[in-house]
Amino acid sequence: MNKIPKSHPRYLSLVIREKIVNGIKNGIVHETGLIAHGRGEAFDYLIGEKTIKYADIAEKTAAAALLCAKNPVISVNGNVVALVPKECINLANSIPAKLEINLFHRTNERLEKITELLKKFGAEQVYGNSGDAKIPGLNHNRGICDKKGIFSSDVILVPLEDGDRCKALKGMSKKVITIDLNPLSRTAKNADITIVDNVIRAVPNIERWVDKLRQEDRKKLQKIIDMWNNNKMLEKVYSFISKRLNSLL
Ligand code: PTJ
Repeated sequence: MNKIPKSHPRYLSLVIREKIVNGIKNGIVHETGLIAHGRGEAFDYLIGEKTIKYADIAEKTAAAALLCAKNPVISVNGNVVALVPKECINLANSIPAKLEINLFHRTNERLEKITELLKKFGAEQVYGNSGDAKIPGLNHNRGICDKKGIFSSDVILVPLEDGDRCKALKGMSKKVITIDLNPLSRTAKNADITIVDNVIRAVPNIERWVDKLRQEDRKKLQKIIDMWNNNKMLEKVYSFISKRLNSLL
């Protein structure tokens, strides 16, 4: 691996790319994860590669929903574990929430490697390996989940999600929070709370909000959740991107 000089104007972006490439070499990330990452990068450019105010409000609302949940679960896939393993574990501990591996390209080998990596980073319990339940209406492997994890969750955080599972989870009456840089995706449109931000920034920021809101009473947290309007927020993100592009003309 070439050493990336800190002085490089795209240093952070290149370091993140290296994490995805290493994830492929270690069997954590699926090859198509490269394509998903590239799409994410393009949208990150459009929002200015920082947490925009609508994402920050979404992250605050997500924290409130996770704190109010009875059985919250954070679902992770290859890309997420390659980019923010420790951050996901910290967030899960802080809520507290269960951590479950859910893969689109599910193989026992990948499951084992991802479990091992999460344990190496300090996760005590990792769900997703027993695969003893199925999300109704999903024919692909993303439908396989754990009875004690995703299947029985009431609030679920699903970063880099696919639209079908998001819809199916909602069909099970779960509250779905997603992190997706693409505000046009089916997931972004179907989720209850869509965070248009990079997982690299979003996961630690949700944890920051969890710490901040932890002392608040239930009524105040519920008010934050009730004030949320996902469609309105998406409209604001579209408008933000369009104004940003127009300002370059
Ligand atoms: O590990 P697996 O087998 O479960 O596979 C995971 C991938 C990501 C390959 C799989 O779920 C997939 O193909 O996802 P999609 O349908 O390409 O959707 C990924 C979405 O995540 C896209 O809308 C991207 O814009 C977005 N995205 C990519 N990187 C990031 C991101 N969103 C936030 N932060 C990122 N770093």
